[in-house]
Amino acid sequence: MATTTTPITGVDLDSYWMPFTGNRQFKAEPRIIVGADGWYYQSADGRKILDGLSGLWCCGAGHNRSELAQAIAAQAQELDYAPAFQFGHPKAFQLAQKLRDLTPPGLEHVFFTNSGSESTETSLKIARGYWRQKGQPGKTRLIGRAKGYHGVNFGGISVGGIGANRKLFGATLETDHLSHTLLPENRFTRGMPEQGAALADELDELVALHDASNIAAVIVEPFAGSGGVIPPPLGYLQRLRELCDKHDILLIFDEVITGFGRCGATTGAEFFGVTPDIANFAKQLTNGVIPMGAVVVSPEIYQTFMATGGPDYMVEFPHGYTYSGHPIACAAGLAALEIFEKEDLAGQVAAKAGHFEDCIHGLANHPHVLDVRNIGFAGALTLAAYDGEPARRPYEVAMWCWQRGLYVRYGGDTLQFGPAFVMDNADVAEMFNIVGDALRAAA
Ligand code: PXG
Ligand code: PLP
Repeated sequence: MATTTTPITGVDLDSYWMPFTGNRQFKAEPRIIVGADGWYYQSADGRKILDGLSGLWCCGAGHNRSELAQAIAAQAQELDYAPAFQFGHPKAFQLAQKLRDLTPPGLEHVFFTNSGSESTETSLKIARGYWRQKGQPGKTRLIGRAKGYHGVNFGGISVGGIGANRKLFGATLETDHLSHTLLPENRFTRGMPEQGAALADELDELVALHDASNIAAVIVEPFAGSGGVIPPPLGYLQRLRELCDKHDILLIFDEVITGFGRCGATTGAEFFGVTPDIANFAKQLTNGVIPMGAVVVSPEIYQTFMATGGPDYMVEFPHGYTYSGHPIACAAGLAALEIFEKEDLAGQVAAKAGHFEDCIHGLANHPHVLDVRNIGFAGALTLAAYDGEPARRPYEVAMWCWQRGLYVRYGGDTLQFGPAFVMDNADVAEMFNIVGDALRAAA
């Protein structure tokens, strides 16, 4: 088998099967990142690269924060690992309390995971288990939304609405999906669009089809992230909340991207003014420095498990990961959320979101741009496709940007932007200048 080597690192590149990567293209033209500082990366060929996506939406406070490095080092010397099952350590309780405080009233009990994908699985199992313990075991069907992304495990791809992530893998869970809210009449809207709240009413139709007695939960992202930054239409999430209440269906918000600052408020729930029964987090929880996720649930859900768990030495929820509430992840989470509060990162986003919006919408008339969307410090451009090759142009533009010193995320027919919350206005403008040049170069 051919072995690709890079003069940069001197290692063979074939051993590593890279996730969500065009491995053949990458290994022909590697893009190696060797360092980071603030909102910049350093490439192996010594260039400073503007980080247009806070890593993968996870490093809002900027890279290489010394507070996080110190918290991790100290924890590794004090308590490296403690069993997650049947024993506890202080920082897991402290971090749970912090998450209770940061999430809206009504979200009070925290289950720890190690990623957004695990948060999805955990939340779906909580929803099904809740109804079974309430004496309604038929309520198992899960409703997602087209273009939704909930990670890559079997539950996540079942409720997810991105066909490319599901079609290789055969049978999935019993689900159905709401329509997405990316409407042609809303193209080039700044922030939340006017049209589309009525799409939430499709839940009534799904209830008519499946019956509420068979539906456990609806899961949506407050704004769809990976599907191409799709802000919810005005009133849409409120309507979904009302319909879930009407039909006795749990509402799950997947806040893996919206969690902790991205919208310009602490959570998407807070920003959009709608409280779900369950909220899923990951990414920004530790500023990306250590893998960690969390699922925060209502007292009604938690108390139902407690009340139906049998003798009090029995496990109420047979679920958990070896690394749930890992001490080092908890130390990182506490330190990251301390930075989040101290530096008012949500407030920083709220203050700079208008400038971000002006900059990204400045690209509306550039070649190939079919749509521009934004909310908080998140934005996307939809680009005109080559015939039969929707994913090619974003890839080409992103490669051009990488050569000019900007890391920009591309996926499907979009380019996506999610800078660090601390990025200054000048570099936000610079980021979109580079993209503008790239679009003209691609014309
Ligand atoms: N839910 C949501 C809403 C997400 O955005 C996950 C679950 C899964 O999290 P993990 O930690 O298992 O990856 C995500 C992750 C992108 C991009 O470019 C988005 C994600 C991951 C990587 C890239 O939009 N979202
Ligand atoms: N597979 C085997 C054989 C295991 O023993 C375990 C955990 O004990 C797992 C998978 C699950 O690993 P984790 O708890 O890290 O998700």
